[in-house]
Amino acid sequence: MAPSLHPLIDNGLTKGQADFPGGKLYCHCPSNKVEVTLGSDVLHNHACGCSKCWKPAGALFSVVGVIPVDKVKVTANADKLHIVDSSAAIQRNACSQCGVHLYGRIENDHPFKGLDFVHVELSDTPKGWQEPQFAAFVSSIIEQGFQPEGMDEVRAKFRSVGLETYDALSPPLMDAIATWTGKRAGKL
Ligand code: GSH
Repeated sequence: MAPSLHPLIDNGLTKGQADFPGGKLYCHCPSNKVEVTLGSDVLHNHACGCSKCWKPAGALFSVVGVIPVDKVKVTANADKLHIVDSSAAIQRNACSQCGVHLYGRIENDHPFKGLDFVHVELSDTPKGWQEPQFAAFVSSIIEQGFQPEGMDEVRAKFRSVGLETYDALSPPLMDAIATWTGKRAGKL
């Protein structure tokens, strides 16, 4: 059986809705759920194979998008949140009971500071959000135990739903990072 990339990808993508207004995200606890209210759609939604982004059970990839920090509010049970790894660039705020990551925030000097990282599948309105645009950090799944011989199949599966695969971020995002770095170094 083909490996599950992610439930939002395995059976084809559901296209998002233009001008989608956002919605609420919830952790997986049966009660006293952490609730995060997003005041807009996400940007650059994508699959991520890195070892740190939260993945649903059985999925090889995370689906994660970014959204301006001022559009993200924790609206219930904030006391259950903790930072998974405070040394990481992205401070992933997770529910300490169910482990779901509600939002990731960048506090240090970084090209993506001002954007939070969120998983739209946690929404109670699953349709309407921007669909994944590409697959990032694909080779990283090998570091987590995926057999390298299966990578052709993984990349082919992404392409079959129309997603390009990269082993870092997409070229426009890598260019944005390099532009920020070049400006900071006085080269641009
Ligand atoms: N191969 C590495 C892994 O799987 O851990 C890739 C790590 C990486 O560079 N991840 C990117 C990043 O920006 C995408 S999430 N990491 C910063 C962070 O995780 O805080």
